[in-house]
Amino acid sequence: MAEERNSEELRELAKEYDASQIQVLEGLEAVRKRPGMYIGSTSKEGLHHLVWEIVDNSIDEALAGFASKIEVSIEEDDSITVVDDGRGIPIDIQEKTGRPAVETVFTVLHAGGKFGGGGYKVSGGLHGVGSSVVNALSTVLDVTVHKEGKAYYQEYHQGQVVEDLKIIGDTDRHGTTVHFIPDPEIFTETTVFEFEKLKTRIRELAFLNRGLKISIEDKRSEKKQKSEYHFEGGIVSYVEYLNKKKTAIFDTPIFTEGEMDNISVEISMQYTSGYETTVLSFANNINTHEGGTHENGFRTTLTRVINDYARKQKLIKENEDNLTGEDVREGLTAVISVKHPDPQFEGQTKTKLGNSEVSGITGRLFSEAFNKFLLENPKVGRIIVEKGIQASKARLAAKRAREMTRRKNPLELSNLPGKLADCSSNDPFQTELFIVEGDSAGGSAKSGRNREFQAILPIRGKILNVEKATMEKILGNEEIRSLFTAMGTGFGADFDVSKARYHKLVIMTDADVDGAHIRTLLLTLCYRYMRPLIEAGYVYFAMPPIYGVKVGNEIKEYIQPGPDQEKELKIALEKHSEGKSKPMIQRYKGLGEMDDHQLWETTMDPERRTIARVKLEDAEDANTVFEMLMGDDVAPRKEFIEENAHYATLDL
Ligand code: TTJ
Repeated sequence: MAEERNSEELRELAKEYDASQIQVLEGLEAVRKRPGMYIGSTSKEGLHHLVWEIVDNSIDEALAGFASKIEVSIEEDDSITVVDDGRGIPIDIQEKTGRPAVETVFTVLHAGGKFGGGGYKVSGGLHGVGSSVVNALSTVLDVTVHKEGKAYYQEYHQGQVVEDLKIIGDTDRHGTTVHFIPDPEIFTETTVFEFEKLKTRIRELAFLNRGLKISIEDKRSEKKQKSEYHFEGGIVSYVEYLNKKKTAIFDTPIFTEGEMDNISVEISMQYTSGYETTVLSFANNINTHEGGTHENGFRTTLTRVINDYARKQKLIKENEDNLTGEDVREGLTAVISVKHPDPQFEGQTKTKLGNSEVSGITGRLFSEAFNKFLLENPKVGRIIVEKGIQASKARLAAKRAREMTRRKNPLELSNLPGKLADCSSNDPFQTELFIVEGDSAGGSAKSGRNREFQAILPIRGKILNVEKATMEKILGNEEIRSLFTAMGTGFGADFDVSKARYHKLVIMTDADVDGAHIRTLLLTLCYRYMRPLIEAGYVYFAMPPIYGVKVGNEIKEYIQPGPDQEKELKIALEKHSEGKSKPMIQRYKGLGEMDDHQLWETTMDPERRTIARVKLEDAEDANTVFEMLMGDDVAPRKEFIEENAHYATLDL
């Protein structure tokens, strides 16, 4: 990045920045009193947030064209070091404060160049509260600035200056190094960093900032490892990465970039042979999960360009309908990244870009690039249109399928699947649908349940892997149809979570590897085709016991599968060994081994059971997990299932 500027330009730009530009706004005391107000929480999330507050400053320096390399390390004592090769935070004395600028950066709330305007600043975006907040929340923070031949150093304790900035030696490099130890008085839950969590975001930052070299190293004993990222392709590499396990229908992802009114836009996209749509959008490196104007501009344009092209090529006839947005997005993987000098974040989670001028800019830029692509690649253009037509046919088929699935209504009960043992209540807030693997377990569940509010749908054997099946096959699959009909939610574009006939969909499978596999297949189905149910928190796993501790003929205690199952079993055995007869272990290999009464009391009775709600925390990670589980690669899949067969709470 830095090499893109010549030295004259560098001098020009350096002039614009001097200490007086850094604005002083507020005192630091408030931060330690109410840390949550500044970093969201003091939990694991808040802890990791500290790293991004610091790293964002180095990213800004890279975006300005002055830094090309950022190194993040988790030190042996769980402190963090961030090193960049930028210009170094200014060390000159500020007029207003009489203190070195660097000291102000770390000791005054909201200090930093970011409010002065000029250039994109990722810090100051979604959470950007500044490095002074990190300082306030650290037992120790030290900064070293390498600049103009000297190395400068200053240290702070809980945000307070320990001694004046001093020169600690000569140097021939330039850049900023910040090291901090999060304060355990603040981060009471944990002060242990998660390498994987940092790695995921750092990789994302590398994709989003083409050419940037960024690394993350874990120096803690036993965990020593390092990941370095550098993508010359930027978001093109990101699209390729997202499509790694998929089949692309053309070789190189489309890419376009442009700038207008200081707003820069980059788009990359590629179609795959599958059905899944992944459109990721970012504003100033922040994932805009809720979309916004950049995403809208892209979507609208995609739909328009494809329909115009299809009509021009006579692939859609005059009397036929246009393809919908959803049709043309089937199988699409796209990344949109905009950088805006003053991004407005809206929405519930402040992850929706609001700046209205961005949709037009994005649309114009994309329209030009995509039209050119279609002109130059008519064969691919035809495939894209045909894919959209295919999707539209499936959508209409889904609509027909939906017309066959009805809400519960005494007159239409005959439409419900024959295998469903429905409950008598039709209040979805009270009712539960258990999907049970196998007829015998289904039988026990049917007689053990409370028929007032619990319905049972037995599913036979391994269910269809929707990741590998065509839409026709999915819609034609008996088990899947039963599930959709029973839930009453409709299918595909017509899916309507508000029509759910049950607000609990409980997946009840054996606590063994096969059960885990079936559970995963059902989850994949939910994830791909009933996602709003997961989002609404309606999907659960039942947690049948793995052991029963029996004294005589009576089961005294049940042990649930989990990492501590053996320990818990031992404790239970000891607890029940006081009496005359010795406790016996009953191991449940399947639900079928429990009688109806046992199944009720261990797994179904709301008073006594444990059920785990399925969470959809990070769609992208879940994709990767499912792709690993469901892709062609059998070895990692088997390993994963075996490792996780005991965990009932798969955090999706
Ligand atoms: C500001 O204007 C003059 C030249 O340098 C600019 C600057 O501050 N650059 C900069 C800051 N590079 N890196 C940082 C930085 C790095 C870390 C790790 C932490 C912080 C708070 C800032």
